[in-house]
Amino acid sequence: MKLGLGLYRHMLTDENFAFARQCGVTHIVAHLADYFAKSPALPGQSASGWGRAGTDPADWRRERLAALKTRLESHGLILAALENFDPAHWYDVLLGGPRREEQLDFLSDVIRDMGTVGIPVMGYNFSIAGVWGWRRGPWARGGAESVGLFEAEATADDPIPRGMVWNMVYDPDAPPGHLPIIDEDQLWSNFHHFLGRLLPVAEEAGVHLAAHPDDPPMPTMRGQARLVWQPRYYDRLFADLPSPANRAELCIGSVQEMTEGDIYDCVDRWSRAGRVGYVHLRNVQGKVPNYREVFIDEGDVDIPHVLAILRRNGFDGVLIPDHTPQLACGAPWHAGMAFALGFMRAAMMHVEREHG
Ligand SMILES: [Mn+2]
Repeated sequence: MKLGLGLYRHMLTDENFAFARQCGVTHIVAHLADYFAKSPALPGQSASGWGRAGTDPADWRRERLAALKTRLESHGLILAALENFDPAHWYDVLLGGPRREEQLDFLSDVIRDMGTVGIPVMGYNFSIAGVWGWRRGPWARGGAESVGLFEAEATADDPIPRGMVWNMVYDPDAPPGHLPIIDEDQLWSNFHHFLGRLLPVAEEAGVHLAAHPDDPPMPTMRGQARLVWQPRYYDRLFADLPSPANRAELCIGSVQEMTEGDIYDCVDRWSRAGRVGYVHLRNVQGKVPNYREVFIDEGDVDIPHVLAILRRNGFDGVLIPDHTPQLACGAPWHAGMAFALGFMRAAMMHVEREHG
């Protein structure tokens, strides 16, 4: 198992690469979409979203991907995955809109280029509403700032303005009004169309496509259906499209927040079946519709037990800390990550010693 760190686009800097190496990280998961341009602080809910989508398509093609990989390698780091498409590059893939085929052509080119450059995993979140409904507050140990979902105050039904998916504006000139509602059948149909086109490309390119579950895992959010909001929907996703390139961006926190199933059974079943692309590791107290994100060592999940199951089943991929509570100091994000990475490194060393 490999220790990784996810870095947002604006954080792909030499200083952060050095920080990662110093924490014992060997693998980087890079975000190229620009949703946290101002700071890596955890987002709360905001009607205006996270800003404007639309990074330069050339950033996603061979030359610049190879340049990023080379920069990481100069710091002794391996580029393990890209995480999340830019909403501007695939909104009609999600919505089943008129530009879908043209957008799928672009995504196919990106996957082919990732294969050529040697980036083995593309993580994605097939979601229209995206992350929504959280509130920031002092929810973790000692009042550390984190996010939570609280049923009594949720804005889960606020409709999505036209021109927005995944909390980002892809068309600032969209007419007033709201996105049409996409129900579960239509969402799965759009999803099948997406993976049906991309999986053969990914297989040929030697790239795995890794699906993140819904965060938060509610059946609908802002009126829009969700894809993977109970463990059985991951089972369906793998059964419907059995290609070995079809994987999970397995978010332990999001699966734990689901109301059905057992996190340890889930990790066992999916890792035994070779379905884990890479792992998001974080801890949580509670389940939807009421939970709080907490430090990696204080939640409902026994993280070392999760690692032991992955190890037993031969998982040899990358684990990254997911969002963490922010520590009270001058570098709240970095301190939160360093704490999670140190815990993970110790737990991984222990599990490897115990299980050989
Ligand atoms: Mn996650």
